[in-house]
This record gives sequence, C-alpha cells and structure tokens, in this order.
Amino acid sequence: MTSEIVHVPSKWRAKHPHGAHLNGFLEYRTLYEESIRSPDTFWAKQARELLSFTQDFHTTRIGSFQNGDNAWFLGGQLNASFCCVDRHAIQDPDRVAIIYEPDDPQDGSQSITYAELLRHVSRLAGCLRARGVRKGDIVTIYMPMIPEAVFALLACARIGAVHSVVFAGFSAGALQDRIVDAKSKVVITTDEGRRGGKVIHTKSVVDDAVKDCSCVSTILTFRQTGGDVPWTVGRDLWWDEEVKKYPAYISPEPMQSEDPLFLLYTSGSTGKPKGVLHSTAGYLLGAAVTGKYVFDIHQKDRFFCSGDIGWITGHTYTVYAPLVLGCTTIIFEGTPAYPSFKRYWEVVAKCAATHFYTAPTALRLLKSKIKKEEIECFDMRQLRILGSVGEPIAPEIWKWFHNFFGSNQTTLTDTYWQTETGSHVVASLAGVTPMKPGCASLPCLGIDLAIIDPVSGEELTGNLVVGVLAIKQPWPSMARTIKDNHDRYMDTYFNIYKGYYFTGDGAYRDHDGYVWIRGRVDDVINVSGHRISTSEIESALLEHPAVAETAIIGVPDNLTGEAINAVVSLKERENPIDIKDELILHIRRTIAPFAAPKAVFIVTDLPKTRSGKIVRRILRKALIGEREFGDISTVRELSIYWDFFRILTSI
Ligand code: 6R9
Repeated sequence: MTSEIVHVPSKWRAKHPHGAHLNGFLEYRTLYEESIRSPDTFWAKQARELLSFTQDFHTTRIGSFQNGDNAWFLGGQLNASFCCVDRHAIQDPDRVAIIYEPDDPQDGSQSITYAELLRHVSRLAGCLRARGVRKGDIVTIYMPMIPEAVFALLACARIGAVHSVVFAGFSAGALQDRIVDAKSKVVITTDEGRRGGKVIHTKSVVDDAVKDCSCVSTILTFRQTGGDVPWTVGRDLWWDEEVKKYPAYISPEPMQSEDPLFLLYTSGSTGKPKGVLHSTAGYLLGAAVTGKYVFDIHQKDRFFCSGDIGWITGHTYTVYAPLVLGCTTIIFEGTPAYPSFKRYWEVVAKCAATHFYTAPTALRLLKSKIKKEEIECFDMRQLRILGSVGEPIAPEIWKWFHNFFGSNQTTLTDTYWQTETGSHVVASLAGVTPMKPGCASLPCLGIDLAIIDPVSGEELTGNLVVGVLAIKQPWPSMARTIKDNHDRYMDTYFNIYKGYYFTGDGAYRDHDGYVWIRGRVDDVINVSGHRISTSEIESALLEHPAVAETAIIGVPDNLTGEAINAVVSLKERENPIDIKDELILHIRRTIAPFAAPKAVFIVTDLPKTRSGKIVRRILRKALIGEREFGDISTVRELSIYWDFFRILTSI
C-alpha cells in the first residue's frame, strides 16, 4: 500500500482565490473533534445553517443503534423541494440550476434556471396531486438521465410523496417487483430514452411491468424521443398535456423532519433487493454538509456527477447536494464511450464543469482507450475538484485520473459511502486534506469511525490496524429502515456488533490514521492464515501494462483453506499462456508469494451490474462449479458471463 502523499496543488489555490470553506487541515481536525465530542451541537448548527426549517426543531436527536430508532431534528418542519429550489429562486431566479447535456452532442445542451425549475416542479406536483398522490404515497420513477427526472424527484418531495427511482436499465420484472412492493399508484416515465446512441424503450418496459399490478392507475409519460409507444387510454397520460393544466406555483407541503423522502432499492448479499428508506431533514443535511465540506461546493460552481439518478450517487450528488447548496448540476444523458471515448472530456469542457465525480470502472475503461494527445485540445481549466466513488480506486487509476482530467492541478477525493449511509462517510476534503492515491482518507465531519476485529468483536484502537469498518455514533443521513422489514435492517447493520453500525467493508488504518477500504468483507481471502484483500491484489494487477480489468476471487482449497483465483481481461490480445505466468510472477514480486493467484483466467469482459460493479458472486459460483446463480436481474449483458463460462469450462 503506497503511503505517497499528494498535497493540494499550489495551482489549485490560484484557481480558487477565495479558498475552500475550511481554512486548512488544522481547521478540519478541530471541527472534526468538536463534531465527535458534541455531535448534537455540531449537527444542530449545521442544520440551522444549511437547511431552511419553516418551524425550528426542539430536539436534535433521540434513539440508539441498539433500538434502531434514531430520529433527528424533532419538531422541525421543512420541505426538501423548498430547500433545493424556492430559496434559490427567490434569492437569484436567473442562476442556472441544471445544464442538460444530451446523449448525442449534436442535439445541443439546455439550461434551466432556478425560477424555471420552480415552475416545472410546481406544475408536475399539481399534476401528481390531481392523480390522487397524497403525502406518504410512493411514486415510482423509471426515467433516463434528463432534467425531467430531477423535476419528478422534487415534485414528489414538494407534495410529501416518497420517490422510488428504479434505474432505467432494469428489466420489466425487476421494475414490477419494486412497483408492487411500493404499491405505487403513479409511475413516471418517458416514451423512450437514449443512451450511448441506442434507444431504451422505457414506456414499453413500464407497460410490461404493470401488466399484473392492480395498484397502478396512472402512467405519466414525458415525450423524450417522439417514438411510437403502446398506450392505454384512461391510464396513460402525456406529461406535456397534463402539466400545463396546473399552476406555476404551488406551495410546498410542510413535512416533519423524520418524514420519509425516498426509497431506494439496493442489493444485499442475500435475498431480494431491500428498499432502503431515507428521512427528509437528516438525509438532506448529509447531502448539504458533505457537498459543502468534501466537495467544497460554492453557488457559482457547475457540478458534474456522472452517477445515474437510479443509484444513490445520482440521488445525493447529481440532485440533492448541488441543488440544496444552490449551484448548477450537470445532467448528462449519455455514456463515456459515445460518440467517442472523449465524451467526458467534451462534457467537462463544454459545460465548464468545476467538479467531475465518477466511478473507477469508467476510468479503467477510459485509461485503456485514450492517449494523452487525444484529449489535450480540451479546455479543462475550470475543473477544480475530481471525485471517485463506488469501489476502491487503485493508485494507478487515481494517478491517471488526476493527470488525464486534472493535469495534476485539481484535488481528487476518493469518497467512501453506501446507499445506507446517504452521504459520504470517509473522504478527503477537497483543498484541505493532503491526499493519498487510492485511499479514502479520513472520516467525514460527525462520522465516528471504528475498526473492529471481526473475530473478537472488539474495537481496534490506534493506527496500523486491520478489521471491519463500523460507525460508533448515529449520523443524520443514515437510513432509517428497510421497508417492511425492520428486522432485516437490525440484523444487517446493528445486530452483528452491538452498539455499532456495521458497513460490511474491511478497512485498514495506516500510520497516519488514514483509512484504506479493502472491499466487502466477503471479498477478503485467507490463504494459509494470511489475510489478503482482493482489491489489494487487483490494484497490483492493474499496474501491469497488459491488464484492463480484473477480479480476484477466493475459492475453497484443500491445502491452503482458500486459494486466490484471478479473472482478467486484457487491453490487447496477448498470448494467454505467457501472460498468465507473467501475472502470477508480477503479484509474487509486488505483494508476496502467498498473494499470487493459484489460477488466472483470461476473459474478454467481466460480468458487471448495470452501475458498473463487477459481480464477484457470479464469478465465485462459476469458479467453484456451481451452475445456479440466484438473482441475476441486476447483471448487465448476461452474454458476458456466458462467455466467461465457456472460457472457464474449456480450460
Ligand atoms: C456510493 C455507493 C456501497 C459499497 C460499499 C463499498 C463500495 C463505495 C467506495 C467503495 C471503496 C470507495 N464502495 N465507495 N469501496 N472505496 N470509495 O457506491 O453505494 O451502491 O450502496 O455501494 O460500494 O463496498 O459498501 P452502494
């Protein structure tokens, strides 16, 4: 593990003359200590500063992890759409809230001001109300990355409805499960969407999904492409024909702090996807505090988060954090590969983005496709802050990201968090924290981290410790429950180590107190008594020039307990026999002989979820010879794993 430190570049300060919100690393240390010593004082102050309560709260926090009943800002009333729209529209109506960059660059971008956003959100909110949606009802949203998806989230929030966004790449079956679980009366979608030059048939999928759902009485469809779509008179309504019937302003519904804001389904290690429920004030505050301090957002900023609205990253950092702080969010409909692999650079340059937040999976792809000369023409001078999310970022990829997007003049924050945490929990603060490539760094303000010995269940204090990552004190944006299954919520997060929230990830605290995320604890491999993180071996393999992507899997082994298997895709066609030996030698050399894979499998691509995470579960099952894969509804392009299978069985 490298302990190289990258300081905030001096040119960063020149780009940002007023400096970050915090004046240096010592101020973070002081504020962090205060936030842990007196959490109620810290969070109450942040809440009053960053949110707008129409009625102030009287109690900052009650409840405990043991009882699973944490609640924040009791007695407070607020509305998330007011905080994200109205207050900025009142202060500065012409400030741009959204820049929309379509899939096809020929189609031209579009800007929406805060005043316009208020009108769009109000009209849609009026329409939802007219279709019978009431406070507490769950509205399912199945839309591509377009501004109307943002309007839909905020319109729900405006009338106190709970939004449940389903990624518009999920199948009809997966969508149906979520609609039924949520008992949605209304589903919001588009006729079609575009992504990477391809058409996605959103309305047809919704039609298939609701065939057996008696709960759905309205499908509201935004006309995005103008394509022909199936239509059921009475149930189906065109967005443009409906919204114009409702006023350009409706007042926001006053909500209690703890009223739910949204539901988001996520996969657990077992069972069907769980509906994670987030609260209004606590969630919004997590987005605001991390947006302000981790990403140093200022109102003049243009924030580009490539995370789709169908995932938590899209919720918190494409929608809520930028809008609650009143800056401009860039909504990008497309992919990094269309019409060329230069697309992300084009979007950053064209929109003059100040921030670019993306995932290592996209970066690995781009790294294997792009040469420096190809992107030197783009003016990236406005870019100040880079961010990474979703999985550990190998130091190699970190450095490439910093160089190829930031010309080594930006900051780069690796942000560790989860659907359940609502907002960042471990991250460096842009412009404040000295960075270590590949390291998530330090706990965010108000987050009391613990590393626990998984065997004894005891907390490991001090530095140079390895264990499982947990959180010791409640924080406002933590999920409040799993819909209709509070027992599962307790068992997954709170009953494993009493008194702690258990993240499910392994972590190492180095000699500087920096926290390195080692991947899910089920991804830790124990070979002959040596514990080794899959991501550590993966990072090392990625440093080999031939490797494009890799997943390390632990398989049972008679001799060593577990054996390491490496599944690797290559950048170029190489002789697989030669390269296998070379990769094994490479790991022996860079980590240790015990970390060297026992077997290496060369494949053309790895099975991934639609959000780009490698599905190790499938690889593991294939490697141990199981032919039953369980729920594979979240896996992209199933053909890839059949291909993988074929290669495995032919070896
Ligand atoms: C935000 C998001 C959560 C899981 C989490 C961990 C992994 C996320 C990471 C990271 C290492 C990072 N993860 N960010 N691992 N470094 N910076 O991705 O939420 O989809 O719920 O996934 O993703 O394993 O437990 P979610």
